[in-house]
Amino acid sequence: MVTNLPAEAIAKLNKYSEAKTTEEKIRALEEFLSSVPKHKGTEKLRLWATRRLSELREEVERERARRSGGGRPGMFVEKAGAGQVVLIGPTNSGKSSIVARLTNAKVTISPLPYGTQAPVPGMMTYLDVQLQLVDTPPLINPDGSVNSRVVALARNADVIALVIGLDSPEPRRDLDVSLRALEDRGVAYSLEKGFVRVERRTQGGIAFTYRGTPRFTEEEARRLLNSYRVYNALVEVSGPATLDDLEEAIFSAKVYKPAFVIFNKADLPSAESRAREAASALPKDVQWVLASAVTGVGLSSVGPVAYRLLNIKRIYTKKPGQPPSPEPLVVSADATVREIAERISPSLARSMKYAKIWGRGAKYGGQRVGPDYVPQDGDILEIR
Ligand SMILES: Nc1nc2c(ncn2[C@@H]2O[C@H](COP(=O)(O)OP(=O)(O)OP(=O)(O)O)[C@@H](O)[C@H]2O)c(=O)[nH]1
Ligand SMILES: [Mg+2]
Repeated sequence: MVTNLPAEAIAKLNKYSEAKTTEEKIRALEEFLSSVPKHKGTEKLRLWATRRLSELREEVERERARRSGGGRPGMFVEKAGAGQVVLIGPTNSGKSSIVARLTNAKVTISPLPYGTQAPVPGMMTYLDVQLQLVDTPPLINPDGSVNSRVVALARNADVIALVIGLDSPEPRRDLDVSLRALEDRGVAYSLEKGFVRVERRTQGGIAFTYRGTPRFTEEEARRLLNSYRVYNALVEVSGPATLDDLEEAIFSAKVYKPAFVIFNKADLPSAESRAREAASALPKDVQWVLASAVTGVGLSSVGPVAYRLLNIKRIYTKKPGQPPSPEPLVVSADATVREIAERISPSLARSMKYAKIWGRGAKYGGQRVGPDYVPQDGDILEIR
């Protein structure tokens, strides 16, 4: 890509990035599209802007319909619990059956295709936290096109569970089509091929972190960022990312969502070998499980796999001389003692001197640790 946009178009993109309301975003994107020159170099960017614009317009439509009480059933699902896992996939793969097995949600299960019309959330307990599973309508429409509202749900989720039915004549093809639907619409499900995240900041210049080796130098990256008037940002590079990946990251055209695959209907003959064959094309960082919503086999993997992909941990806080809280505080897996204190109260974070820790993250029970210490999942923390 690397587009060399005119200053006016860049200004509009920045206006979009800074916009607070959906209406402001729509206006900025419309202005951007009318100011961007039409040539090969801007093609990807224009495609992204056009798609984003129609998503935003749909959002406004839905909001209007919701307010007037009528309209189609809502597609947005408010998050609940420690993380939202959205089950997506072709029709009849067994998404509703799995959600029915793992939660108390009232879903529609049907032997006929296109049984589910609207997303339905349900809660499941894993360890001692609640995970939200969301059943969705089929990802692929009857005419073979992609249901963009399902992609929007996946984009908003914390984790994607792609459900593929092993009764399909071609599970491998179903998998490819579904993954391409995500990729083409700016949802990256693997970091292996390269991904960049840009977090804009107000000061501090441009800093880089690496999980992999990019195909660009910091000098080239700085030049590109500066051409978009980005002078302060944290740039997180994963895998063999290119300048194109960086450019997409600058205007958040692409998001990364951790994903796993559930090959469902393991009760059918030669299910395992068919799953293996289909899975051979998956990137190594995309795990898969073999399950059956009918017999229940394999479904016990859904909780642990989703939990790991959520990248969270449970911390039990306690006050001096008192037992730990029965319910954990759920925080990001890399959260420090200070960040955990911050979650409890900003004043605690300011006044804290040290913490005592018990559990896997402690060398011995009651070990004294500083504010920058990173506790482990399940640890007990007494902040002093
Ligand atoms: N043999 C077998 N059949 C299953 C399994 N899971 C679901 N089914 C059947 O497959 C059909 C489709 O199941 P649903 O759960 O409605 O599939 P879905 O993915 O929600 O379908 P849509 O809502 O159309 O996208 C139903 O007849 C289910 O009974 C399974 O593990 N094994
Ligand atoms: Mg369904």
